[in-house]
Amino acid sequence: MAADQIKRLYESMPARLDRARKRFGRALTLAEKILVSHADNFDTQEWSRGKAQLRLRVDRVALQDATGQMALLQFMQAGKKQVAVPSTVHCDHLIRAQSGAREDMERAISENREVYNFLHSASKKYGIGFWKPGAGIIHQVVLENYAFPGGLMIGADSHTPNAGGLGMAAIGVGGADCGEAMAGLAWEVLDPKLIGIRLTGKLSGWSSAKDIITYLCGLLTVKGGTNKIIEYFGPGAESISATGKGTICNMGAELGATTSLFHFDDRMAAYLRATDRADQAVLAERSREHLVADPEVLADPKKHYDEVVEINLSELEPHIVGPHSPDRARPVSRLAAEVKKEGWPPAIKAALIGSCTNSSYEDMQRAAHIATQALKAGLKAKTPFLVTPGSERIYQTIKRDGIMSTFEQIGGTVLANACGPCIGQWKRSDVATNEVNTIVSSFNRNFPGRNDGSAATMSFLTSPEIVTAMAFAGSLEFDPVNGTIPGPDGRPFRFTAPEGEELPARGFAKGEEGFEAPAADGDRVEVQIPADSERLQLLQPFPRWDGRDFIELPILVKTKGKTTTDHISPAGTWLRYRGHLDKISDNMFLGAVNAFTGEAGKGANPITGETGKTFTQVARDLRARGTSWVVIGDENYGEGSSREHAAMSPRYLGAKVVIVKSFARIHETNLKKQGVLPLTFADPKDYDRFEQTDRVSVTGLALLAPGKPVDVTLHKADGTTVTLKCLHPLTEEQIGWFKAGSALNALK
Ligand code: MIC
Ligand code: SF4
Repeated sequence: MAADQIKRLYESMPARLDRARKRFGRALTLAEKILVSHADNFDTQEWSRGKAQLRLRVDRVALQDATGQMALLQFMQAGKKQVAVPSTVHCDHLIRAQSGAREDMERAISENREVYNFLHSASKKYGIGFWKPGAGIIHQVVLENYAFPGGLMIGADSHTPNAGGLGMAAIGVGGADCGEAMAGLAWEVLDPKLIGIRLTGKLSGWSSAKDIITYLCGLLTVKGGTNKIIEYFGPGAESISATGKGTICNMGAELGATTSLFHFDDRMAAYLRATDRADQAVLAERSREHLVADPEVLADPKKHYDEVVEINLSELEPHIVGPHSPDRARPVSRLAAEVKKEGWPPAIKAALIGSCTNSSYEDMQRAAHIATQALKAGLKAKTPFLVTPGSERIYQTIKRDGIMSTFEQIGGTVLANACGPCIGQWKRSDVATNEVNTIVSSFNRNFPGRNDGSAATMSFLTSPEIVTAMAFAGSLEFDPVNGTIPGPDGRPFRFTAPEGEELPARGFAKGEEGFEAPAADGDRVEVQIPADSERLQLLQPFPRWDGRDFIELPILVKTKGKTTTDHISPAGTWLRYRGHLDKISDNMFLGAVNAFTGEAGKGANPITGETGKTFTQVARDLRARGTSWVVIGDENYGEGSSREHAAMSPRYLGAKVVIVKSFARIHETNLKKQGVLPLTFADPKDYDRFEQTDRVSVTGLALLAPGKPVDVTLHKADGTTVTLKCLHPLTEEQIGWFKAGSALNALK
């Protein structure tokens, strides 16, 4: 985003903020300042945390190659000539990690040619900046080029909040939201509640930014941030680099937070300067007072935030989370005892650093500092060590500064600047599928099956420096801070705390950055979708609601426990079909645990009684019979990724209603947008009443109104019925989406 656009925003802020202070009758937090200054219409807008639906104007939209395909296909249905807001596409998710950067890149370019051609041609045509495969991971590239203090952006990826490291409110959403914002519509979100995190003390020694967020994951849990913005401030914030702040905000997605952000400070200004944006640093410095919370807020946080958490960084120990959920947290020092107690395999089979969460120059230097100590002592890494640089800029800089050669000397493999093993794009040959094994990484997610497609892999997440030290012990039971490992001479070797510079002393090295600007005349460009493609399929509008209640629908699946979008629509090899709704729907619910049988991915056909079929097979059979169905789910249903395939596939194969204990924010919106009715039990215990042979009716739909409960009746096999109250989160406008069959239909 050009500096003049930022300048205009900053110039508009003082007057808008004053109006807001008057109207709210109090001082403003930073999150509020950003929301208020991006309101579509401040005066007509209702403001009420946790209640009002905000209509906002975003500064920017970012897409990646996996979710971006659907986003663009939906944008194309709007019939616009150009995007209405600055937008970019980043090719990062589809590159499979197998044998190292160069070969992996070549393979990806040939394997994904038709998808890249589609994204490239659509970007060229519609005025979207295109970042080629190899240029880097979306969030790192956005941080380096586009994020700025006080801005508001949305991205079709749940870790978009990474940009909060530069004080931007950056929010992960589904592709439909992005398509609409690109088409010029205001973007809507529930007015979030605010969590204030007050940081005191100072990070030092082994403790790093990652530990703040892994600690918070344990404290707040994976749903603790739902529909909330997490705002960090306090004297301790100054001890964290801008990229470290980015790590914290990035992984706020694991708390389900709408977004996370830090107040503007000198570390952010330094990062803007180091990434060739001195002009933006100056603008932000001049507007500093608008890019932090008001002094009254800092003086009395409890009055201004809905919740406040204090963390003394001087006392924070390094943390590690896992397996299988990012909120299973403990200090590294307590892991060994738990490993023994739980009987987890202590041997680490792979150690991975990098990803969009933790691949800053500082991260790489601190990891290399650990590796260098070990090399000097004559130690060798005991496990394969894989490094994913976040961007070409990072890659070139660590190459120039000898960091990469350190990693290579310990036997590490440097992978492409892409998501790779973080998203299941990892061709592993060292363990058999379904072999229980342990891995450690500096990534942000560790759901079962996430990294290598095997639910038996136990994935632990921690800082890059801890991962690196553990690679030399090869064991989860090693505590790098307090423990020792045998040196080559048999004498105990102890690491000293990692050190690293926040920014490269010689500046960032420049490589082939891989950016391509859109065509001057987009009209002449044709979007490339081969007619016979098995990877891309133009979308057909979903049918409108027929005006009738849902009567006696079978239950396709009742899920038990964690049902993330990785359970509903797994990634890994399925990423291949992200642009082809019919094909990708074959993965529907493959990871979901069937509450009736305990088995994952399979269930009984409610009509024929046939068992052992995948949910897709059953759903396709029901659809062929003209029968729609419902989904019953547990807590925080749809947690994780922003991928709207987890809503589109069910919609496409016949889901009418999803009834759960609670939803994760992005997925709930995705269901609404695609015309599926999202309901929650008024009494969560009602979840237990649903049996495999029940039929479910949802009635009174013609009178659906905001805030009005809905009647759900269970027809039991013995002929009895039970009627329950369920709640829906739809606004008047969203009821319109439901009736139209989708938000997109409602638009047309
Ligand atoms: C993720 O980290 O889960 C992903 C893969 O980046 C997703 C997007 C996707 O599924 O393509 C996300 O976070 O939204
Ligand atoms: Fe890519 Fe992983 Fe980051 Fe998602 S979390 S954007 S898959 S690196």
